Amino acid sequence: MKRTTLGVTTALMSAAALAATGTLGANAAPQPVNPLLAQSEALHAAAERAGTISSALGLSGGERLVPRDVVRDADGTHHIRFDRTLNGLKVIGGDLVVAQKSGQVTGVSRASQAVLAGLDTSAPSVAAAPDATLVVFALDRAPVLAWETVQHSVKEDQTPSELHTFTDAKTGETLLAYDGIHVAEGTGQSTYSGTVDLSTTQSGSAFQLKDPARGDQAVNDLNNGSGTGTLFTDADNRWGNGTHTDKATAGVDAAFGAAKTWDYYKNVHGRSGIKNNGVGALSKVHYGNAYVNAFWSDSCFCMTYGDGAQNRNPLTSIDVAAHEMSHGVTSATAGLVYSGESGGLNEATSDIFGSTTEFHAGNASDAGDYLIGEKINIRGDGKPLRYMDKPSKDGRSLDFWSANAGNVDVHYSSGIANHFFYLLSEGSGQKTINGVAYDSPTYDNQPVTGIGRDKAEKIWYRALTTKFTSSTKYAAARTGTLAAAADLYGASSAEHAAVDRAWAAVNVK
Ligand SMILES: [Ca+2]
Ligand SMILES: [Ca+2]
Ligand SMILES: [Ca+2]
Ligand SMILES: [Zn+2]
Repeated sequence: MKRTTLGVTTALMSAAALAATGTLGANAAPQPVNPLLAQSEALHAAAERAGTISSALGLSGGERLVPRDVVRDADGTHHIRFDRTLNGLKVIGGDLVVAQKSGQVTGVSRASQAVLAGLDTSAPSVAAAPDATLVVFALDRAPVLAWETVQHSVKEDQTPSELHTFTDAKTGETLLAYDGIHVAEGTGQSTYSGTVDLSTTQSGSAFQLKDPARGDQAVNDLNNGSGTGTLFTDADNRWGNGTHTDKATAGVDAAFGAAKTWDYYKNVHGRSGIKNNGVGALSKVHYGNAYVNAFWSDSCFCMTYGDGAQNRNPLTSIDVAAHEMSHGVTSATAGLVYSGESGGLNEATSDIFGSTTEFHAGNASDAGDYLIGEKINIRGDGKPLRYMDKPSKDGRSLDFWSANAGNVDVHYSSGIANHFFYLLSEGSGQKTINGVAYDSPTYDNQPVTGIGRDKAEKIWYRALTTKFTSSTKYAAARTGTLAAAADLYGASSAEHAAVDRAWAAVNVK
């Protein structure tokens, strides 16, 4: 499995990894009841009782009850929610909730009082649309046979639509139409970005941390384990409390980071999702124990975040989210091989778009900057993981190209391109942006004048998606970005000249 991590130093990472494998399970307190297992057992038991309950309710022979949910009271009462079929056809309005205690039905709540016995379920006289399904329709009316059709489309604001229409199978009359996609507007208290709006999915009376406006990208809880985890759900669509004491808080950050990354690529580059196919990626939080890293995996098309030191500094800031998901974009485009100079360019692409996404998000609690990981205290000293104006400030990264660049860890050879991008955007020397002071040097001690981030990011994206390949190294990155600048602004443009100058300032000629 190919994984691209954020790249904290090996020593720090291996300590965390050891902690994760060494103590998970070994420390385990008394096994809690697995709620998912308990629920599946309750549903299984309900299915076995369905026939008896059906008889107790006086349902006809062609009717079947299919359990969908079970709520258990402390006094032993089970509230079993059933859907119903008649002669194998789904009954719209056939659902009911049965309260059962000690094997006795103590109450029933029905969507419809209609009697289905004797309804003719054969030979509808109105022809169906090609993909229509025959159902029994008993919602707020006497039961009839009906066709259900589902029409998928996308609305103006990118929200998908799943229009269900029920048509009387005898008369052709429309009985009901509704949209199966429910965009709910939730709010969340995040770790790093303050109170944020979240687009979520309503499912029954609960909400899911799944964004129907952005390719259904969802956030799962790994509960300090691994695997797929479980989708975050919430009763009132207000998520998290801003600290690690509520497990949903890291989920809020991950959902917000994924949304801001989606919006950045969509609004700035016209790209619809990581693969440009409108499909959202899964994010998973609470991986392992005190795991101080985050990673993207192409094979699961998903993001995984650790909880950081003491499980209190989740790796879920906007720039880290965008950094990791940008590895997916690189993988879907240039495919820069993750070693040597191409690996440095791969890492730099993630830092560049991590930074530009953070600027684009315009979040007051995490303002845009040319720092990576300034929010997550990844080294425990409160300092950022990486600096783009002068990469060597981290003690390891390269400010300038040299013949040895291809032998340096990709998280440090990325410094050359990060520095290029900073110089191209902002220029050399001292500058304060959003309260952060920068001082960017040049290899030849000659000044560079920036062309602005808005142009620099477009040049890098165009080079990534139309010029770079798996084998691109620094010299080819220079010619690729020059070609991109020529495409966008003209071969004799100031922007083209600025690209040339910024590469020279990092010793790529
Ligand atoms: Ca809540
Ligand atoms: Ca920031
Ligand atoms: Ca940042
Ligand atoms: Zn990375």
